[in-house]
Amino acid sequence: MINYKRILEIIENNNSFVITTHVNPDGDAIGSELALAYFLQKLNKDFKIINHSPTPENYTFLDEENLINIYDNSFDNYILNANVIIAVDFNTLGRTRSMMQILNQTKAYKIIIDHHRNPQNFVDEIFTDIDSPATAILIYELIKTYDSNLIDKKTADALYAAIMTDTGSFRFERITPNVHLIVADLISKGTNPTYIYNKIYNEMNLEKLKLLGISIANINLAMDGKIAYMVIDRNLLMKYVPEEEEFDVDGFVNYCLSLKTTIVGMLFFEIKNGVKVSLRSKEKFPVNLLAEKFGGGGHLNAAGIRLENANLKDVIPMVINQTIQDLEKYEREKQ
Ligand SMILES: [Mn+2]
Repeated sequence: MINYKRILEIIENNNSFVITTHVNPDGDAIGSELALAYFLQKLNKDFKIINHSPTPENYTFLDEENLINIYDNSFDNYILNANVIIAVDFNTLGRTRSMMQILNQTKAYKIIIDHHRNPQNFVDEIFTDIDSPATAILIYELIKTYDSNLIDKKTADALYAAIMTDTGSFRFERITPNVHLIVADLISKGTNPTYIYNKIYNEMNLEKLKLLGISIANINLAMDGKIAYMVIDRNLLMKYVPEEEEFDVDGFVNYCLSLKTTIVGMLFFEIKNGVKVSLRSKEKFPVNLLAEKFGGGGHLNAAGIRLENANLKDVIPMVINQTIQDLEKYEREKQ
């Protein structure tokens, strides 16, 4: 159980805040940051949201006031002089990439608000709930603990977008009646679920949709279809989206789970100097533990690995072999 009163105490007793999140932010990261920022705004606090990565195009509509900044050295002074750093939706310093050094240097009080497993101890206080399906749920509870009237429409939109995306539109594990009650409350504050869904998922460009189609057409199976995986190498990516350095294909991996036989779905994505692997699972197969074996992490049913200076040729068999071992063990223990 998170001590929301304690977080409120930290907020009320301080004046300047930096809100930040992980590299390649998802909907939960962006929505949680914005909802928290709108809350600080109402308390007349001084704050800046500063991220390593730009906001993915489909989430920019949530940031109407352009509150999200992309880190460069000009923010160093603000970060060094801020009272509090609030890290949302991540729990290891490395995930802040270019901001790592300055976050290490600042004497600001640092807290984590998050729902991932195994937090790294780079902060003063950690507020985490691994049973929560989204960090945004914690932000919602935090604001509600203070005054539920402060959840206005733009805050509700940000929270709704975050919860919707982190729960696979309310279908992943960890969905409880309470999550739906929260979502009901957000809708009653004016959030339009159809609008939010369409803004986030139905504004794909043709190139991305075609890349998804090719990825599905080329899906591979292992272990009698219990493992399904997609591979996107640089050549394939460049053919469809040549202008993107690190294209957002995270949602693609979910299609691997559409197969009846699949327990583990994977996407191997070649990045500029390495390989990113997205992992998804059904049942109670812990892809976070699988990811940890390669320095990654995440949740029971959704996790990721990022291997620098690696290539697809080595990474694919290495990860598949480990998955087969883990799955065999999982199935033995299940019986
Ligand atoms: Mn999250």
